[in-house]
Amino acid sequence: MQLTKEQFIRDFKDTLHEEQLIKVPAATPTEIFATLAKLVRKYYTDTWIDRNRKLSENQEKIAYYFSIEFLPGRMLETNLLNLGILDLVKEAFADLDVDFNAVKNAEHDMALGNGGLGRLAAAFMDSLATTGYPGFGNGLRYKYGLFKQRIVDGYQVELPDSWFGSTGNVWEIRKDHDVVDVKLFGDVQLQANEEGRIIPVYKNAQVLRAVPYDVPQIGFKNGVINNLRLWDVEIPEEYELNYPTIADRRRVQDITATLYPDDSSYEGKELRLIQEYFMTSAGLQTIIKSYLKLGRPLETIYEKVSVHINDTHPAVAPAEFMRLLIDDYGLSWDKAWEATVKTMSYTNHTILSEALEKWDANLFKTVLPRVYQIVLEIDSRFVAEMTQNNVATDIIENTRIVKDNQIHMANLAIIGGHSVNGVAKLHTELLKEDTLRDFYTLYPDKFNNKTNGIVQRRWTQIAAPELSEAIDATIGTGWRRDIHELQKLNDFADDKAVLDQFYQVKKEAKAKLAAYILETTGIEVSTDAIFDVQVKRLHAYKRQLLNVLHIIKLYWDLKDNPDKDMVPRVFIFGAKAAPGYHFAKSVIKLINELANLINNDASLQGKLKVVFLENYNVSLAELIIPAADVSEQISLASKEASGTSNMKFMMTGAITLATLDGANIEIKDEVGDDNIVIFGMDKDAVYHHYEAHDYYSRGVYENNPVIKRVVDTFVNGTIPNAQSEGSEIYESLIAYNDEYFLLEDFPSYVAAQEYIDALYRDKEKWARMSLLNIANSDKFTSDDTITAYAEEIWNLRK
Ligand code: 26W
Repeated sequence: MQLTKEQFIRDFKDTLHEEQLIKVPAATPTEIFATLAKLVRKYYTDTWIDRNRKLSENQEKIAYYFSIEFLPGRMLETNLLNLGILDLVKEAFADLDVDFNAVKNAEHDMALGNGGLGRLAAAFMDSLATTGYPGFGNGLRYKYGLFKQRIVDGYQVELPDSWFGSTGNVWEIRKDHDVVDVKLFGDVQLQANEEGRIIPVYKNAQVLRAVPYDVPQIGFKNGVINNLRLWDVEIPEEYELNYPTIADRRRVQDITATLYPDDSSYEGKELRLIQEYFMTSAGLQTIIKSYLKLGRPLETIYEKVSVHINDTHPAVAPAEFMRLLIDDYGLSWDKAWEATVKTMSYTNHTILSEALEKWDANLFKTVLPRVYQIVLEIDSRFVAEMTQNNVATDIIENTRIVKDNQIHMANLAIIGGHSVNGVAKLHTELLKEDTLRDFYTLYPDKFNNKTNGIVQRRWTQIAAPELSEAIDATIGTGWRRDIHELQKLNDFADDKAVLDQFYQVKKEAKAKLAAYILETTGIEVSTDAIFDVQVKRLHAYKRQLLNVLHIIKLYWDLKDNPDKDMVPRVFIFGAKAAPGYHFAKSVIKLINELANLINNDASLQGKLKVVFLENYNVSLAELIIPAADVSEQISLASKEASGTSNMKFMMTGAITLATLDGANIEIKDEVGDDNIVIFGMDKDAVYHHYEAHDYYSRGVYENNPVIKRVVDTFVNGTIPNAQSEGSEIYESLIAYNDEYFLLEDFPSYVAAQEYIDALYRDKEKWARMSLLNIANSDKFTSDDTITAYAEEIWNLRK
């Protein structure tokens, strides 16, 4: 956009004056943030309105990305960057003597997601706008997003995250003219109306009002603004008599109060089903309404609309769409079904069966009586069709939607849509040959892969400004618009001056993180040490515990031999555990107590440090990731669908230490075997153990004295204040046969870590590897991932 610094300063002072009745020197960072946001909104409003007008004038096809999670983090800096005024604002603030960083930090993270799934959804919103495709988000406006994590006495404590703060969500706009009603509970009877058409009659249904709040998604310097629509719930005035007490009202508000904090196992809770249905129904209702404004027939809605089901949480969509088309708009079953299948598509994000949603049929029927009838009908027609096609009965049983008194949501999403995709090559292969094998035999053409990606702008230009400048100095600034230009860095792999510059940049990022660590934890760490980082949700399959086993080994090595020749290491963790996930919380407690032991043991001479940073979120990731030397991606092969932080680490020059899992495999393909450190069993070796049932962790433990010593450390009193956690962990490894094969992979992990130690001593070699990682990270831009979705699944035009 066209704006001079002088004009901006005038606008800013005026707005501050009007809004806060104060002048710049007196304003707090929060006041300045709110004012700046207000002004930025004014700058882009016309573009936003224009975009919506043009889309409907040109009857453009729109894809709607339905997701129960969106995890954008902070929006100010990315909005400024994408509008093309970030540098200008920074300069203006410098002139005004305003600390831009303080202002930026005044914004609360928009943390409406658990982890990878939600962050990916937010990345896709950014990339849709940046590539220019009409793609809109549809989700929930949680008053408190994911919980805020505090560590007290080493334990995780969960607090509500009041992210609205004193400013509210400065980016959103309430859209009263788009409210719709959503019906729950009650009884439904089918009756013929005057025209003889069968229609449902609802009795005693609860009617709730869905109110949309739109959050703009600004494309990178292209004048495109898409929309992320988040729904809130309200009690319609005409029904207020039904909610006489505060408690009644609170029960309604609960629907959009919090995000379920479990991203590892599914719980069949009524409130969660209501959340899922509420956002799905509200979204689909407004989509149909705005489509009909184009004056086109409903049966071909798929020509102008795609609905994407992000994991199973919005998987009620095919049934709800059928309900709307048939009950509300009078389409025949067959026409409605054709439209539904052509409109819907689905992404699977995990092969862990405990995370696949299945609803108890009675609960489903109680909450959604009419949708339940439709699900039964879809199911019985599916079974009839398959039987007619002579599909084997066991395949039909494995793929049908309703069985064992449960509604299988993934099955509904697959049958009710035209596309199923996994999120990395290996993951998609596993879906085809294992998790969704029977579906693959029925519908081979529905299956496709879309390897995840990341918004490179946030992880380089915003999170790593010094690195970005070093890249500019080496290959020019073209990469800021076209990330594939990063490949030019390959030509500088042997340029000592360039390598040295990048090495220094990493050091600076480490110094920033070291300062944060000191300030928040009191732990002093040296930037000469290897910063070895594992940040992600805490889950057994991600194997933070394998990392811990290695730390304990180093601890004993140093206790035995204080002069052990090793490059000093700082192990950095960040992880939230689901509040009900006992084992994960025990691992957090253990890491913290181990950190206390190690960090306070002077005999280790500072060669080993362990840091657990509380409340890992997108903003903290922006500080941590560019400062990492080593990126720990050590999940048991086959378990991590893709991973996306692995891509962010690569792009900012960390060396990946990984198993052949998820997108790690594709990272290795890009960067080459010499520039990544791989260890452990591959997926075939893991599956071989599953088939042969031949893994016996106690045997491994008893026969390997190093492993025995490390594992015994959990129960022999070495680590104070963690007795019960220590024995729980010990039992998981020995009595419960080490479900994720930590002990089996331990020796190769240790060897890989020793290799890292050796590599790091050769500063030039390390810097070269780091540079080559950055140079070849362009493959993982979510701009390309979303282009593949747009072209191959949704069939959109730019
Ligand atoms: C029902 C509870 C629940 C909630 C969320 C179960 C499962 C989930 C998600 C599927 C968990 C998730 O975030 N999966 C991650 O998705 C990322 C984006 O595709 C991948 O990169 C990660 O590997 C995958 O774990």
